[in-house]
Amino acid sequence: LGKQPDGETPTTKTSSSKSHYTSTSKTTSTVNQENTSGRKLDGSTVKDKDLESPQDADTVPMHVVRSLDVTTMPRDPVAPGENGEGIIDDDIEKVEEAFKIASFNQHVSDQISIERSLPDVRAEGCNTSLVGDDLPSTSVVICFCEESWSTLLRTVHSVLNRSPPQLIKEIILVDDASSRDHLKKKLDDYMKRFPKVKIIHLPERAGLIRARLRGAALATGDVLTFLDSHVECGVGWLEPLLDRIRLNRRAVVCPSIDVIEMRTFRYSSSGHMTRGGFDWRMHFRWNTVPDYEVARRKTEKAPIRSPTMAGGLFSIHKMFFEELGQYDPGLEIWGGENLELSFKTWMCGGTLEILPCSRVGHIFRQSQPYRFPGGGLQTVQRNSLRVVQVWMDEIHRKAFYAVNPELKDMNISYGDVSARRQLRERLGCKSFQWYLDTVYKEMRVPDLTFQASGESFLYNWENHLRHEELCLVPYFPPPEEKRPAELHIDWCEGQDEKLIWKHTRKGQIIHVQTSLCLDVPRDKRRPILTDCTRKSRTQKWKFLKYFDK
Ligand code: LR7
Ligand code: MN
Repeated sequence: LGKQPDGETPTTKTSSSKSHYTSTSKTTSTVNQENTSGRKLDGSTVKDKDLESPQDADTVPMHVVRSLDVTTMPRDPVAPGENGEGIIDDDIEKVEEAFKIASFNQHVSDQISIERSLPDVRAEGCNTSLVGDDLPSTSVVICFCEESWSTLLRTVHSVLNRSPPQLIKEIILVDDASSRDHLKKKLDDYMKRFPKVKIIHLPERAGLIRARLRGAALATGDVLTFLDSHVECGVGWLEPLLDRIRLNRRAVVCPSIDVIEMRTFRYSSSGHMTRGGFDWRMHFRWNTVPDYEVARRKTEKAPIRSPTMAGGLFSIHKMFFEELGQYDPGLEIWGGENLELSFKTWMCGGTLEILPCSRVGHIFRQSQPYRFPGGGLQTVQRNSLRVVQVWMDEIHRKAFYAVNPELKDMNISYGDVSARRQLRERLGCKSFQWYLDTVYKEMRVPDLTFQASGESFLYNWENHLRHEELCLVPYFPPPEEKRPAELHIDWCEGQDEKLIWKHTRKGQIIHVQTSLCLDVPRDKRRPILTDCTRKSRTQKWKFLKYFDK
């Protein structure tokens, strides 16, 4: 389930932030490129006029995001981990133990100040950008299950230390029935000193989706800001998020998610060139920002329109969240909710953006410290199915099943989705195809018609042997190695003739361009390509399933 953003060279500028705001008078140069507010909606729970934005950028006073950051001058500048630096820990036993408990190096985390300083990795020009003087307030909702003490505290302190206090209505911690001791009375006692921090302990495991809904229900701020429980907010992280929503209450905005390396806790920038997508297995993907979006944006700091969000870190106007029907409460534990919210945001009148001026680091890990009561894979597949069934058009649903053929046989029950379909109807949302054509132009709907499927490859009517975006192609080792032709996998796109295989009635699979046959001779363990005239039994193949056109 782990996700990693495309690696990009981190930049480490030293912050020149001061711990106060500078108010400037009205000006026309703003961080915001457009104002897309004021679209009409029918039949929703929220009144149209409520979601229309009160002013445009030019009519309100603006101030510079020279944010409050009480940690740019660390109390002890040579303390471990300051300025986002990593720590190499040689105590292998302790580190292993830490990974077992936390799925990241908790041992290193415990050595780092819960108020450590971070490098300012914002895009060029962000620290002189302007935001409105009348930003909406926000409730920060952080749900957690079995989170480590130091990472949870660092999350909360980074919010308190690097957000203008008047913008934080409250911080709502939702404990999703954790069993670890420090998350009970010890946490309640610790947080008593911060009147803005509220804690709810759920008696039963709700999963992150319903836990967030519980937190959102208590929120009194204008905007909801969701965070994972192992993040560090950077200088000036909040103002750009709230400013976008001030201009357009149907804007859903994400900070740029930087990387806190799970072994060393080194903070590094993920750059300013990635956005969210997905593949047809319904897995979230980081993509490089495509040329058409680069061209539209003009500057490095401009918001990046993103087809999807990673899910954990974003701000949304409370009314827009309600209008969109919040999250599907039928989603369990983990997964799918990020795509659900992304699809409906775009399809039902909103926009989704990543802001290079707002930075929050997240600990990316490869496993989870909590259990999946219904099984990890099953839970995620079921969640994906619900989202697919509600938000995709028929043709895309087919595409989803085509790349997940095992799902057809598994007969997973995804429950009742009729209320969610009604919601889509009632909001008058656009089609999934509109969404792909408009915001995810580079996404291709795969060829849906297969003549046969095997254990790992699908044989389509274009005569490709295909596994998602990958295709089987022959590979010829250098002649001096005197080895027969082998098989390789390569991107399907742009290969043409090389991809074509003919499956004959007699069972041979012939590579048409070279007239060689797929074979696993007795003395070989891997398939190779041999002369078809051998007509040997080891050249006979059968797919698990054959389909009619
Ligand atoms: O049952 C649970 N109850 C919880 O309260 C399971 C999890 N949680 C909490 C957990 O403690 C954490 O704070 O929910 C939060 C997210 O869980 P993680 O950190 O184990 O998940 P993740 O970071 O691997 O997952 C990403 O995808 C999820 C899909 O459901 C959520 O949307 C997460 O919020 C999301 N995280 C991010 O987007 C951060 C950036 C990572 C990326 C890409
Ligand atoms: Mn996380």
